[in-house]
Amino acid sequence: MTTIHQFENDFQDKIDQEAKIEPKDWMPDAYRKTNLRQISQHAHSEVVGMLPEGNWITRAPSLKRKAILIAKVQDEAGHGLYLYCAAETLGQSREQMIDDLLSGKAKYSSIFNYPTLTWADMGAIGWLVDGAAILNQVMLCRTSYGPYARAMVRICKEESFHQRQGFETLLVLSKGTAAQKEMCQDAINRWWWPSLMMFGPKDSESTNSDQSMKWKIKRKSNDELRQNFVDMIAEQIKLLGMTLPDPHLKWNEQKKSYDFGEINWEEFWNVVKGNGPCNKERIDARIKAHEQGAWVREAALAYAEKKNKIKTVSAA
Ligand code: FAQ
Repeated sequence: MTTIHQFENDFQDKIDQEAKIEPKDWMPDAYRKTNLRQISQHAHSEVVGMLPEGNWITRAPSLKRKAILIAKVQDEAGHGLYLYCAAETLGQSREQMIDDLLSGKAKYSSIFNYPTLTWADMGAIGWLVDGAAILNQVMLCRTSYGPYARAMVRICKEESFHQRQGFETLLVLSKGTAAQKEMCQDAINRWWWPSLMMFGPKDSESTNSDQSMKWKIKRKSNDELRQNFVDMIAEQIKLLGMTLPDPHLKWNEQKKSYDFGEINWEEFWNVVKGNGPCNKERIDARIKAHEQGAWVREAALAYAEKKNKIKTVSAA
């Protein structure tokens, strides 16, 4: 008789051999739970992440910028849908996941709890927030759970367009009037530290990392990805002629990467616990959208039931 221990060993062997785990494969309960947690939180982040940018669609400075922003926000809705589908393959319904978001039980990325005060914030989000998201998501294209890895491939292609449009938006502002330059620098100042927080707590404080690395759900640690991000942005900002708001940012020739200052972890945990500048506003907006969309869900269900009845009658 195969024991649970043997199942677990075979499972780990499979992971070590770089095979993908598929929905119907045997998996430890904790592997299922961790993936469900991470994928659904990721889906929630995409959907809540539409709100700060959606706020600027009516105020985009030209038709071209408005069309680009609408396309980007729509892409994020699509990312949320692929990810909810991937999470559903682990056995939880989308309704349950959404209930958990709306009740405050499920987390979503801390970054979307900051306000978007000026048009330059659209550039800073594209460049910094999507830039941080891509670094994390390129790694996730090789994650061990098949449906998550496959969803990530397409998402990454779209995210790299998002990052470029963000950089280009800031590039235009950085070459503009004194007021535009100031707006560009101000947005970078406000989004820099929250972007660094997107990678999660320090490795030493990260409760899930050890096991997630062993199961190859995560392939790089929070600190490793954060360092990659700092190294990338510290070079790209030179092209904008702007600065990052960190007096400790300095190239370290010995480690061939940038040193940088300490993140305000108190602020990070406050935002994660629901006390950031916009947490309440974001969840209220999602609850309102969910309530106002009830009739669409009811109509879709009624239509599906009607179609099923017709199928059953014609099969009889
Ligand atoms: N915010 O043990 P770890 C995007 C929580 S998508 C809130 O290190 P883990 C696209 C964490 O859940 C952005 N909570 O956790 C876009 C855990 O709590 P739990 C989202 C955070 O999972 C762009 C606890 O802290 N991307 O931006 C955060 O191993 C523009 C301990 O942490 C993803 O979700 C945080 N920043 O590593 C959309 C990528 N960090 O659940 C619109 C997938 C940590 O045990 C516009 N996720 N926590 O109660 C991941 O790669 C991982 O989940 C990490 C965290 C790296 C985020």
